[in-house]
Amino acid sequence: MKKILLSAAVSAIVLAPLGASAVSFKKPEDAIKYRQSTFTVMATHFGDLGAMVKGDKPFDAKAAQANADIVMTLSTLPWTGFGPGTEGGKAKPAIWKEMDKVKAGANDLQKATAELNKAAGTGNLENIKKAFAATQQTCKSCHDSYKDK
Ligand code: ASC
Repeated sequence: MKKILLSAAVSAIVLAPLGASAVSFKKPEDAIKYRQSTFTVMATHFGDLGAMVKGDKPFDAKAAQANADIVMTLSTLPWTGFGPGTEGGKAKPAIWKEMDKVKAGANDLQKATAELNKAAGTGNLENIKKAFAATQQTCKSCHDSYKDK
């Protein structure tokens, strides 16, 4: 058990890009719950922004900014929940064999959400639309490789 916790802590440090804090989990299920929860909250706010982008909801620059802030912050979080021995949920086993690619994907997402946040700061829906599409592409590219349907 000690060994598992230690390696989880080490990989959490390796996997925590852009300053997100490394967290230790008592059980693999806790890590799975953590990553799923952070993805869920991120998708909720990304989806709310997406409704404005698609015209399903009136554009509100302040609400768009609030969503973009949350998405940017949340994009730093799930990765610490993919430590060794936490296979399961909707994650394909390939994740644990291709951690360098996963980490690169996490960094791409974080760059994209930082750009999205900047775009939200302009208060211009056209800017937000472009940055939203670029961000969505980074979500999709990892999901295509690593998420079970
Ligand atoms: C979303 C969302 C995702 C991504 C993905 C992109 O709005 O919740 O997980 O976009 O569907 O293909």
